[in-house]
Amino acid sequence: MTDLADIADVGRDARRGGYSRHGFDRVELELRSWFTQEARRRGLDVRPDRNGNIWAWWGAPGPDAVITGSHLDSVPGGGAFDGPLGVVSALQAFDLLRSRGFTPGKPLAIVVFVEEEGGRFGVACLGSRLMTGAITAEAACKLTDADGVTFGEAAHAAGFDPLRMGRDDRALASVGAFVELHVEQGRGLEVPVGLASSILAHGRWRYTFTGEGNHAGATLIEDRRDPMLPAAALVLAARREATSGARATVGRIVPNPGGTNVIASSVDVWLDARADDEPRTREVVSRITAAAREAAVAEGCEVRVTEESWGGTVRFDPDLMARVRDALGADTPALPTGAGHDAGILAAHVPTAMLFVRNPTGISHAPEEFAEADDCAAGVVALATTLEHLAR
Ligand code: HGY
Ligand code: MN
Ligand code: MN
Repeated sequence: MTDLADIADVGRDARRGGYSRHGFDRVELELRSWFTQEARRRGLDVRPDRNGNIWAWWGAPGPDAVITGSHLDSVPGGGAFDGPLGVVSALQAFDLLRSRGFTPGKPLAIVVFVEEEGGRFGVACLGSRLMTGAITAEAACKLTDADGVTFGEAAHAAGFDPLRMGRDDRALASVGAFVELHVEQGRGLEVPVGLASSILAHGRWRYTFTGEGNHAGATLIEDRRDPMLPAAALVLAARREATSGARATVGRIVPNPGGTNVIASSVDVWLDARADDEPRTREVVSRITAAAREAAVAEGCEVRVTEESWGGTVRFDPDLMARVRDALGADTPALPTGAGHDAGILAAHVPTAMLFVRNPTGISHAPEEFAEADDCAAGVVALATTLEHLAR
C-alpha cells in the first residue's frame, strides 16, 4: 500500500535536516512522477492542468466533481507530513473505497498543487492561485528563485507552457466540493481527526535595506551605514508588535555580500505576518514598517518595502462542513488555523473544507513534524467516509 515511507528518502536535506522539496525542482519532479505512477497503478486518469497542478481522476472528469488532495512541496528543511500526508491519504482513501466496493456517483479526483509553500519562488499556493486567478500568469511566471530562474522557465522545463497559464474557469466550474486532508499545525486537536473552521489573514513582505558596504576592521563605527542595524530592528519589532493573537515572523535574512569581515551593502529581510483579519494584520505590519524605517534613517540607510503575497481571512463552507459532520459525526471538532493552504485559496471559489489529523507536538515546518500512525489511519478512514458521502 502507498505510504509516506515510499517517499521518505526523496528530498532529504542533509544540511538543514528534514526535507527541501520545491516547485518544479529535481526533487519535486521526482515526487510528481511517483504520484503519477501511483495514480496510474490504480487506473486513475492523470491529467496535469495548464498551471502545473496534477489531477488524477476516478472516472471521467465532469461537473459537480468531489476533489481531494494537497501538495508535495515543502518549506526548506520541512517535515514529512505537511502536504504529502494529504496526497498519500487520498490514495489510501481511494483504495479503501474500492475495497468497500464503492462506485462513485460523481466524478472523483485527487489534485496535487504545485509550489504550495512558495519555498522556491516566494509566493505560497502558487498553483492554486494561478488556477483561481488570485495571481496572474504574468506575475507568477516572472517570480524568480535564488538562482534567478523564473517560475515560467521552471514550468516550461517541466513541460508546461507559461503562455497557457492563468485562471482555469473550466477546472473551477467542475469542482462541486474540495476537501483537503492535512496534518494539523498546532495542538488544538484532542481527537485524531477534526475539521478546519478558518485560516488567519496573512501576507509576506520583503524589506530591502541599503547602506554602504565596507571593511569590518578598517571602518570606524561613526563612519558606518550598516543595513544590518535596521534589519535587526525589524526582527525585534516583529516580535514586539505581534500582539492580541497576531503573528509576525522573520525567518529569512539575506545580507549582500554576506562576508564575515564585510559590512553588508544591502540586506533583504522577509516578514510573514498574520492576524484575524486584514485591518489587524496591516496594522501590525505598518507598526513594524515604521520601526524599520526609523532605524534605517538613524543608520543612514534606505529601505524599500514590497508586498509579495496577501490572503484574507478564510472561513470554510458551513454547508460542506455540515455535510462532512453528517458523514463523520456531529461531534467532529472544528478549529481555526494560522497555516495557509491551497484549500484556503479555493475556498473563495468552490465549497471547500479541510480535515486535520492530530499532531501531538503541534510542530510543523520543521523536521520534528509528526503524526501517529493510528491517527494517520483514522484520517484515511475519515477522508474515505467523507468522499463516499459526498460522491455517492
Ligand atoms: O505558510 C503557510 O501557512 C503554508 O504552510 N504555506
Ligand atoms: Mn506548510
Ligand atoms: Mn501544507
